[in-house]
Amino acid sequence: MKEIELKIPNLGEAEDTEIIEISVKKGDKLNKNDPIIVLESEKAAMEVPSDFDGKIKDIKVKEGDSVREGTVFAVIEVEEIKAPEEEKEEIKASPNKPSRIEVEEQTTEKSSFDFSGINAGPAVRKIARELEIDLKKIIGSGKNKMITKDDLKNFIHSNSNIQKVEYADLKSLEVFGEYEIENQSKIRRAGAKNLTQSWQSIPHVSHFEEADITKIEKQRKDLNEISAIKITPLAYIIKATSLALEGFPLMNSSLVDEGKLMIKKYINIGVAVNTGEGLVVPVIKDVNNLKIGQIAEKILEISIKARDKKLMKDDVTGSTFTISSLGGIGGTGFSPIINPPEVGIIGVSRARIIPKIESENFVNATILPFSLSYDHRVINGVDAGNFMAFIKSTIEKGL
Ligand code: CAO
Repeated sequence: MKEIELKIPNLGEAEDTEIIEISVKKGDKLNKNDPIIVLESEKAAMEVPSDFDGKIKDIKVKEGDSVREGTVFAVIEVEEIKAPEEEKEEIKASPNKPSRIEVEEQTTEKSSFDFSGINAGPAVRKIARELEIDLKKIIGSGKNKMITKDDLKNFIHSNSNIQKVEYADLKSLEVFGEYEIENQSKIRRAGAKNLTQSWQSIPHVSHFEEADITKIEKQRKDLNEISAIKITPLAYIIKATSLALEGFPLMNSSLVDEGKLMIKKYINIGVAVNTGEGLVVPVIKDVNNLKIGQIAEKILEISIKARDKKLMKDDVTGSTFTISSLGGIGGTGFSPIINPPEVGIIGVSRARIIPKIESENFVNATILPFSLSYDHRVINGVDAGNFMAFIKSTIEKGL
């Protein structure tokens, strides 16, 4: 074992520099090139790595100390000195050699972010580069607003999308009785993953509305007398929604980055279809150019394809908004989960006939409950209310 004093190397133009970070403590085991301290001059921050494998015996400086070339900053205990003679020669000949002092501003390592002008040590920059974190988004708590490792850790924790997925504890449940384990289909598993991600990452709000569909129900029944295919209330809701999307482009958008909204100029509506294997969402393209009968045809076509597992990639991609209808089943309202990267989804429940007062008389009215779940980062309550009121009045006027 041999003890070696570690000295501040040649710092190039900088004479006095400040120690802004001590990356090790007494007793730490180090490998060659592990960072020991971080210095900061007026021009750059630089990391001083270890030239040896060994153990830190003593640290002679503290954060904030001003040091210059030759200052002993630590003592390391080594078994064997590995620095080859020729490397030492090279260092002497070229005192600014970056392998010895890593000058961050000169690094050529690829990064998707520009860290120039950022006050952060090399260790923080290195981690940020590796994890593709934009340091400009972090407010440093250190001296001169320097971003410390703790600032970076806090940022990573508060921005992490990786959240724990909850599963029941099999062991604690199996004591209560007999059971069997069933494997979920691929479609259900994919759906579960997407729904969890959407629910965990998008702030959902649901808005509930009702429309009097008495008028369109009469029209629908008349149409069904002559139509080769069955027209359901869903075709009308899809049509009314496409008109609303034309008038409320915010609803036909995707949040593509912080503060950046992609407003789509086309209207493709995804329709949730229940298959024996789970839920799929085929897409009806350019809905706003289709008539009610054509939309009904499309609903039939995609439902058959979905149930026969014949959907191709093009059939299930490119939707700008989604509608999920449980109207054929029942229910008075539900809050569907947004289908990312969209910002809204409509849930349709079952219409029912109820007495309604019209000109001081009771009349029978067919009332359709429907709801909207929206991404509150993009849509506010007023937008949602207006959007839903538009759909309601469009349906009530008749299409
Ligand atoms: N109110 C009253 N009746 C309705 C209705 C409504 N909102 N919507 C449909 N109906 C009626 C239809 O007119 C039809 O009546 P008849 O049998 O008398 O002709 C019946 O209910 C069945 O309709 P349908 O469900 O076959 O047709 P659709 O166009 O309404 O829906 C489809 C098509 C593919 C969307 C539907 O079959 C389906 O798969 N729905 C499930 C969607 C789903 O699972 N969503 C998930 C919710 S959250 O996970």
